Amino acid sequence: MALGLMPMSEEVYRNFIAGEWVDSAAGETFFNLNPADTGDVIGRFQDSNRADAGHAIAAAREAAAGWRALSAPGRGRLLAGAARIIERDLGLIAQGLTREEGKTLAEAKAETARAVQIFDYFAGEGRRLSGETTPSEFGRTLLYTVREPLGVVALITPWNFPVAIPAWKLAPALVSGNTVVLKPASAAPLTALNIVRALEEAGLPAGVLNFITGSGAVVGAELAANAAVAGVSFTGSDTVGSGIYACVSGRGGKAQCEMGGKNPVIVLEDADLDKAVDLSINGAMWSTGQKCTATSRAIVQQDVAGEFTDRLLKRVATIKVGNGMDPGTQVGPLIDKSQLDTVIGYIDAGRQEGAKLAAGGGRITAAPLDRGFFVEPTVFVDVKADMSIAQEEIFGPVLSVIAVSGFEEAIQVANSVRFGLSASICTRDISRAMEFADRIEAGLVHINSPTVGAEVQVPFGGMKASSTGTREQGRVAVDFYTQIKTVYLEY
Ligand code: UN1
Repeated sequence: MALGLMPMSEEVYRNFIAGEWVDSAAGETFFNLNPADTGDVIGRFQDSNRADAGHAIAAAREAAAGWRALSAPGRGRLLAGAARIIERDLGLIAQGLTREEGKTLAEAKAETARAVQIFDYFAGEGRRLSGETTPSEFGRTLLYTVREPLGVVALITPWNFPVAIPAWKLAPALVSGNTVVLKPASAAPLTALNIVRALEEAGLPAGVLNFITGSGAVVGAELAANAAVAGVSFTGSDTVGSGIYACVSGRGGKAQCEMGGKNPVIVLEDADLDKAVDLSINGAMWSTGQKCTATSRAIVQQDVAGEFTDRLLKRVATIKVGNGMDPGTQVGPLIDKSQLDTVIGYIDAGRQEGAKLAAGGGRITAAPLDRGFFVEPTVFVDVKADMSIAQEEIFGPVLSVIAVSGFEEAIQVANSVRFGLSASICTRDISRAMEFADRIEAGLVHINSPTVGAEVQVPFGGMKASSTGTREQGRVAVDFYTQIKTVYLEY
């Protein structure tokens, strides 16, 4: 966008390094725009370079010994303090989130509430960061393990969950005693900055958490390559994640990457069809389909495919697309022009490959939505399992209905993709449901519940190309952020 169109007084947000809010070394900035109305400028953020990343890493190194020396319950208390601040500011944080990311205010509030839960949960982990004691082969020997932090970790977070994902990486990283460099996605950095402010206000010592904004290709690359960074946790695209994994593990660092999904809902003939429609809409359309857990394939048993599709299309026709700040809105915009082009590109590919467009299919150009990146909720029917719309992650409100002969074919189609994040089945048959849980290649399995959603107290992550490294969330989250030391004590 031309600079001339920008209001002159927009807010400038800074990096947070060694406890100070600072400009980037080169003084460059980039704009953060509202995807529902690109005339609404949220502000300018630092377009940091590799030197800025180096400063942030150095600050984190400097703070490492002091932070590690604080007791784990003490670190937990700080997280609990941050949770109270986020709770207090929930309304403002959520408004900023909707303004920069586009999801509805109700979704933004729920996501911010989730961040509160995450900080509270991991605050408690400060009192549970346990190792084990085991019997020794030898007499008069105490044999036990302790968890130690990795040192400096880098967290690279996506725009689609701008508060929950920074929270679910920050909280276990910090309670485990690591110091952190956080780099949020450039499309939605304000929300992450608000979380950093909450942790600052809660009294986190200088240098324990450093925040820098800028391009993934520059700042992200330095965080992945720098030998002082012991671990990198990344959530985002498949392509970027694979590159980060290769770079970090290639130099002996630890990498955890959460990437794409192509998540199915299987609908068997005995399913409660209204429920099946409900959870398909929830999974495919809410948050504009921009979740790695989004439902993008409805794999439906032939006998009920017609009835399921009729009910689905009736519901899709009622979906209200608009600015997420408007109370009636159910689906907001896509994040930016490039995402809009990608989604429209897949819709065109689906048409060309012979799938039948049953709803939506285009950008919404009626004013005032022409000021943002709005696309119609889209449904394809007569989709074949090998079409690109049934194989590749679209990251938009596009659902493909694939008819299958029965349970066996449903499982085979469900597993016929590279990804394995989340999968759901709708059935009343407990044996089928349990067989699905056994045979589906997915890290998250849902029975009569949508593919989306993640409770903090259980592990989150996928199989196949969806994830590398150990799981996030739940007690196992600290496995990534700690290393185990085994101690033999002879007395
Ligand atoms: C959810 O489904 O609520 O980036 C969580 C993502 C996932 C988080 C999904 N890592 O979409």
